[in-house]
Amino acid sequence: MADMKAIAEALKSGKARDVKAMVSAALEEGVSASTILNEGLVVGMGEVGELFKANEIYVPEVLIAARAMKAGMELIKPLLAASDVQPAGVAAIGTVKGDLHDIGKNLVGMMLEGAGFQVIDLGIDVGADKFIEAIKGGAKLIGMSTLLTTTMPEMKNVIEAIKEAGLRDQVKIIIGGAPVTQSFADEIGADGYSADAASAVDLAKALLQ
Ligand code: B1M
Repeated sequence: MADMKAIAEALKSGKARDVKAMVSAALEEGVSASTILNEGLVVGMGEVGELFKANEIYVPEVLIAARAMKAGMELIKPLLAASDVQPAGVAAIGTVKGDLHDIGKNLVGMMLEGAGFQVIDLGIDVGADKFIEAIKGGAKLIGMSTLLTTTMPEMKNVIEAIKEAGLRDQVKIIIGGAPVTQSFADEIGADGYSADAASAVDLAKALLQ
């Protein structure tokens, strides 16, 4: 019988092939895509997030686990779309204009996906216009990342542009990246800051509740 715990465990260990095989077998047994997502993949990725936060595992292990998550997601994504399962929320994430670093941003995206969010990855060097377009397209959460002190002011510019477009009350905005702090988030009017990808998920969930 399909074992959701085993899927979570294989994901935690980054065994993409095993995850794929187990998800496939579970689907054949008639387990629903949402059960596999919520009781298998999301549980596994949640545990990965906790271990990462506690410094018990590091970036490479998270990336390998995320790859395993993706292998499972590929099989169930079309079924989720067909069954109209509501995502935890729609999040648009990007590294701000002038900044090309994307490893942290990608981790945040993977973790959000792992928690059941629909993630629109706007990429790197993202200006205010693209974030605004994403809000108009239905994003309820904007996540901005930057690694450079020189591009931190761009986060403020994006928030100001969102305000000017009259969209500020339709969206929650979170920021992160090595030079960013909670006091900077407060100063520029973001809804929150998190120091790592796993906490970004907790924050996103809390803000969209
Ligand atoms: Co660059 N770089 N880099 N770099 N680079 C740094 C950031 C730097 C600190 C290195 C240094 O000098 N010690 C320095 C910035 C100094 C400063 O501004 N104070 C720097 C510099 C100067 C530069 C260039 C200007 C170098 C040059 O060309 N002269 C140039 C800039 C190019 C540009 O962006 N316009 C540059 C280029 C590059 C590479 C292309 C070579 C490469 C990037 C590859 C890539 O991203 N695809 C690179 C790298 C790899 C680094 C370091 C070594 C590592 C960054 C990283 O990926 N960390 C970095 C030094 C360092 O940090 N030790 C450095 C791992 C990643 C998982 O962590 O991104 O912090 P991080 O993400 C964390 C958290 O911050 C948080 O969660 C993640 C994990 O839990 N988080 C969020 C991140 N985003 C979040 C968003 C959230 C919430 C949490 O909500 C939305």
